[in-house]
Amino acid sequence: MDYKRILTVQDISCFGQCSLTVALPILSAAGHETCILPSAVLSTHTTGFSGYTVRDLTEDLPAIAAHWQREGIRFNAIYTGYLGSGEQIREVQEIFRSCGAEGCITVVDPAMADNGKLYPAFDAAFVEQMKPLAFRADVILPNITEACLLTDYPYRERYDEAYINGLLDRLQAAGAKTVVLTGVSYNEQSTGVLVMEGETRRYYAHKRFARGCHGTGDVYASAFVGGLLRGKGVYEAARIAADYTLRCIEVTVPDPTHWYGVKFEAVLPEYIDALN
Ligand code: PXL
Repeated sequence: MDYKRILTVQDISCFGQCSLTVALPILSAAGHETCILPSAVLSTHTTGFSGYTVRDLTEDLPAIAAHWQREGIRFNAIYTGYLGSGEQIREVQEIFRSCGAEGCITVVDPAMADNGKLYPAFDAAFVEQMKPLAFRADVILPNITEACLLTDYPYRERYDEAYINGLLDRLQAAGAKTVVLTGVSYNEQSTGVLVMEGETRRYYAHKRFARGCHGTGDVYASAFVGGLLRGKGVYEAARIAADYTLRCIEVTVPDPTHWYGVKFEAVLPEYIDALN
């Protein structure tokens, strides 16, 4: 098996099973050397908790990247998740330029919104700053809300294939190369991912749960990157990540006290089996 070195840039939410506390174990389970660049440290994530603490680490990013450059440290892939500010987004673009090994794959999860709404910490200016990062990445993994924000496309709760195709057209016109659009659901029973690679569009559908779970976007993106770097094609990596995320939800929903994240640890062996 190829041993790949991945850098993932996102926050540490100390409690809440998202961002780095999810990405690091999942990418490690996929068999990759996983390096982290924490964009901020929060006591919890920002959805459903109040009074959380935030320490922004924007100032530290250039010095860390400069040290890596002096040491000749380079990455086979750079995967970004939740970023705290426009300045951080600009820094990450610099890191894409300076820290990628030859053939480095860049994956951007423009983690900023869901269910038609921006996360509490963000505003319209942040969306504008996310656009150049998203459209220069090799692969983006937006949900429908994020894809709409990135393309100024009207968000709808209910939609059909023509609406989704229009959204993909807009992403493509804006420069997106490969898109894994998550949470695409045409009926109550199923949901899935729409994978666009150049001119090819393929839909993978699976069972839908009535209850959504926080943090599944991060679980999904991490599992996708883990599979892609294991040499799976984009569609195959998207399918494996979808199956794994579904299992994470399945083992979490019976426990109503576990509202803040998913019990992704319990089913990691199934993800590893799927990769093998
Ligand atoms: O799961 C995305 C995410 C990551 N990090 C922080 C968040 C969120 C979503 O709310 O608040 C800090």
